[in-house]
Amino acid sequence: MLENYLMKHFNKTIAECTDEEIYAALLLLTKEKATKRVTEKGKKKLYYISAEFLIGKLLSNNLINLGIYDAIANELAANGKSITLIEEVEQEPSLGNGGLGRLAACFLDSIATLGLNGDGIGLNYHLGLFKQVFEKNLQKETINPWIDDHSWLTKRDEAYTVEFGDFSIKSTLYDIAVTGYENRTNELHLFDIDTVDETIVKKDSISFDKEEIKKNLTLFLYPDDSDEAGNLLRVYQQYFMVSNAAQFIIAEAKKRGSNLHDLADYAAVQINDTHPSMVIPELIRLLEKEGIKFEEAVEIVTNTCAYTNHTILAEALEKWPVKFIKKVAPAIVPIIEKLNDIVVKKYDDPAVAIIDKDDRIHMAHMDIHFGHSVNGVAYLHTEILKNTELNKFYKLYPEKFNNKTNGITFRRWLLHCDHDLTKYIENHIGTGFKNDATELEELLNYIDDEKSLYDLLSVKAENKKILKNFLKRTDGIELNENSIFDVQVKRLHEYKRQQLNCLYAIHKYLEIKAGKKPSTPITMLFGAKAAPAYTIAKDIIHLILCLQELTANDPDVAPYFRVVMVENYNVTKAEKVIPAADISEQISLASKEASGTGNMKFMLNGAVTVGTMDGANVEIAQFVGEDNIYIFGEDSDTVIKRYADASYVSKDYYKKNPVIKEAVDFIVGKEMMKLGNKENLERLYNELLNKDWFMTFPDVDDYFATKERAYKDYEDRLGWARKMLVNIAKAGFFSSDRTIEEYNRDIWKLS
Ligand code: 26Q
Repeated sequence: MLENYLMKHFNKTIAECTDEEIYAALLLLTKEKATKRVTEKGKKKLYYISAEFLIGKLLSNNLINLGIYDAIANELAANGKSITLIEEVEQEPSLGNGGLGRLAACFLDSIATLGLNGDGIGLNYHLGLFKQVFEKNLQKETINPWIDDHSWLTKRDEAYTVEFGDFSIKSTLYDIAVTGYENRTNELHLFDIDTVDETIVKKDSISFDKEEIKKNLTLFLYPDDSDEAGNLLRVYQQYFMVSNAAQFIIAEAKKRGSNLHDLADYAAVQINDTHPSMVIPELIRLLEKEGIKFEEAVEIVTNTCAYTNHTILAEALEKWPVKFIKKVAPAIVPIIEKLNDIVVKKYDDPAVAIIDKDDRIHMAHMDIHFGHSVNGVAYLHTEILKNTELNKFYKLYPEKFNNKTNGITFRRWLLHCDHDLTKYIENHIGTGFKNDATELEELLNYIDDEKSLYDLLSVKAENKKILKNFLKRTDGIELNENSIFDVQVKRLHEYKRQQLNCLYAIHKYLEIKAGKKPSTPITMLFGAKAAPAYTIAKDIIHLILCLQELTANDPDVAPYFRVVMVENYNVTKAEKVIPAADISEQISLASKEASGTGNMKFMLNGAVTVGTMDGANVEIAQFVGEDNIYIFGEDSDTVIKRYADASYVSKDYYKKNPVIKEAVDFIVGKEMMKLGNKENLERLYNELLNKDWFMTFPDVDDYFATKERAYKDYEDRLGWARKMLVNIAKAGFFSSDRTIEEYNRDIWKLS
């Protein structure tokens, strides 16, 4: 197939082509095939608006979804080429940051796979999220240009004008095809402007003139917001995104026959966290322009829009000063004020108003009042929203609140990233699980079959070797493939508690120095980016990197225990790390992680979770049962109470518990000071000792003991393999196909 294509277009055989040329040809071939599957069936269409789409590389995934991966891989191999090396030619799109963006990407895959009429809408950030490099054990940020001649972007003719307060600008639209697994192709629409200028970014940094909106609007995802100009830029980005989205949605709805009074029968808008919330007043504005009265426009938009909450951290809930919106998008200010009037007249509680006494607009409040659905992303998260964080709103609108436990696409997180495990599953239960993930449960028939269990261990061992070779090449890291791979990869945030894992690493290091060697060597693997202005998060990275250096260079310790941190953790690295993991660290402070989706990816790839009763861990624990997961730590009720009565004093734990004291003191001890910076290490030490806002100390004893138990259980290889098998078998619920079916059944109602 490929050879014919190459001959026709380039007059070359496979063997004559470079990997770059083959990649370019596969890109064209895939785009052609994907386009043939674009269908506009169905009257109603979903628009999933999101500031992030963390889609990962697309070549292999598209080949799988188009059903031609094996054929192409075999044809390449027969001609002396490797699909793996050709995949490396592709740049990973830098359009996302973490869980929320990756969820959006998984959802697009499932929407297309289920044959639903639904597209994504976002921004085409030229430099996206920064690239992380490590220098002197510190995180440095550099630019991450990802758009080259061979990108998946296709320029479209559609163009809209977006009117800001001080100027107006013409948008351009780029599309990326979203191929469903053996089904239709949808689109990811990314809006952009022609005047963006990458040269305004200062060399070797991510700093630039924040006031030159025409040059910087679509440069970065989450530009630095530590000053007013940075905040304004974010508002410009958000309004640009939703104004384009609203114009696009209305134009498409009209084309499909809507008279706009019936817009809700033609369009469903899902607002992914509050970044796209201004789509509500913007749609109202446009409907009024089309001659629809305000009251009716409000009703139409309410019936069209639905909001997903992804966080319970108060500081992440967006509140924009009215004066910012007045500057950026003055046309929607009177609309927001009228919406606020409606709320204030109806309910005399200032806590549920849209505009507060300090003249700040609470984006989530607008979404809840003027959307028809509010959903959390895991059972526990939704319960906390209903009973605590958003309780006042829940009392007003109980019918709007619903849970949609997150999911992941098995095409990328199993079929694409773990070929050997996929084959293993096929050999045992056939291929039905690819369309119905719950069929994975049939694997439980092999729970006592020793050969199957040993084969599963071999798959894991092979994946560990693949990761070892990969990290040697990309990061210059030497892994011991015979060690336990204990992995924590996710954005760096204090609530995710990488610092708790570090305290364990210090404890283990000291234990080994004191002569107590682990019977199986341990590798603690980290991967995490910290937001550039998040000081303590960067201090934690500093600590991890110092521990990496310490353990690597100490001959008493290195053979038994290593701390390792991969640089610039992204989807491509996740695809290698996750299949190789033995232990999945999901140790957020109970009540703080809305769901987590990494936890699901690890489970599906046969890693066993060490985790708190938080987010979707709660549901994972229910599915696999207590023998197949390591749960530790205080539960969410206890934590919520502790915050409420402000009773937690970290220093008390430090004084009482010598294990805690020893590990915490080590951070500023002489070994660390030799490797790291006094300033960073002391700041982190003081933070833990005097604040420890995310309550690591109360969980230390249980966490350390639980990890020891997991390491010990690992030695019983057959027993461990059983745990692995149960985790894989029970992962079916966490397919994003299931999640999307629920969204569609309860919220979107597409046919
Ligand atoms: C808010 C205000 C100002 C500036 C930035 C932000 C901001 C930016 C990004 C707030 C939130 C985010 C991203 C949140 C996120 O990724 N949340 C994760 O969403 C996942 C998918 O639902 C969940 O699994 C994770 O638990 C949740 O942390």
